[in-house]
Amino acid sequence: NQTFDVAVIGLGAMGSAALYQLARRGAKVVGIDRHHPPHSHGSTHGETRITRRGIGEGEAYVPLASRSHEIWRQLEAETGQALFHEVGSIVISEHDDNVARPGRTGFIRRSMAAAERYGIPHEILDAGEIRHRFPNLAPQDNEIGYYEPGGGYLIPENCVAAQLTRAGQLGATLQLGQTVTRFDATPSGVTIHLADGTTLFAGEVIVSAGPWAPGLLRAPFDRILRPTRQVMHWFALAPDATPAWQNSPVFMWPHGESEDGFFYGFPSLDGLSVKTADEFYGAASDPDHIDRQVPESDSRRMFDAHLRGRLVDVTPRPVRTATCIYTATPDSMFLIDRHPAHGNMLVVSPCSGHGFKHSAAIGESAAQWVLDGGPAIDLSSFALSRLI
Ligand code: PYC
Repeated sequence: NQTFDVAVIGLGAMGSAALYQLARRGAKVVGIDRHHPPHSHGSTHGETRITRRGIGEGEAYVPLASRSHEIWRQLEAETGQALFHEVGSIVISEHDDNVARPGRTGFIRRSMAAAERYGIPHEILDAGEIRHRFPNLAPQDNEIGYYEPGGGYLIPENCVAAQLTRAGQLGATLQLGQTVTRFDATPSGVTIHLADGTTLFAGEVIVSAGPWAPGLLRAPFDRILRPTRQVMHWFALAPDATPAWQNSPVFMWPHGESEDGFFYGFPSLDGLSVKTADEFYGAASDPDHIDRQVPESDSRRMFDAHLRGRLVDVTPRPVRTATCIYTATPDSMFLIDRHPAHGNMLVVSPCSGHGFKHSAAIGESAAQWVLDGGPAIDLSSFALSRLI
């Protein structure tokens, strides 16, 4: 029968986590996705995502990242799959006490403050120590590192697949390759219309549709959420660079005075190339018509703007690119809240490009919210009211 306690629309990072957590709690759930997750059409692909707990984006995120680390380990035990690679994480930035300076230089100070406040193991390294311990990274003498040995990377496709598999084993229904065309919400539940003409009914709905959320939810979300195209680049390593790059921590590197002065990257997974990316907040993109072509000149620009002189033995030769989507809010903070017009819809999604590491706990929080009346972790910083 097509009646459920909860429906989850969109099964990327947040939706797959929510579906798994709901199924664990014994709810009758259905998960719907227009593609077949894990897929490469949204925001949850491209081999790796950084995770760390000293969260420079704000201390409200720390409990989410910390709880997520516990859930990833639990999922690994349940599925026998490696999801979380604890290779360490480092933020490298100018040594500067003025957190209010333009650009992202305050990020490292806020990361340190979050780590101090929550007792997260970390070390502050000067430039010489960074170069000695991580010979693939070449900071300037005026740069320092916030190093978190418990940070690392997640394999996003495997995390999504593991959670969907577990949700299915626990009784969740999956409706994949099914587009939600519209919904009719009443106080007693929500009728969800699918493109194949069928309907589902659910008492509660979690909308975790990422870049498709503005089109589905419309006002006020279509004014607030901006899906933006982002590119990840893999560059070839020089001969003999493999060991240093395979032993690298993940890294985030804010530099300069402008918001554009930022890039991040990962250890080499294949021993031949490294993945890095910067961030670009251009015009809103339609997720169904995003330009997936990346001219080689874009990779060269990325290399010249960020990598040259900072990453050792990485050549300017791009070997691969991938395009994904950030769904950004105006203040780049998350948006996790009830729909203002429909008390049985929870909007859980737009994570402005820094959400994956928190997604396992966001899924758990969403399940607690719809089943128990509220999340155990305080999510009030992510309320809609700040944006309307
Ligand atoms: O949240 O760690 C992160 C991140 C790095 C680059 C984009 N987001």
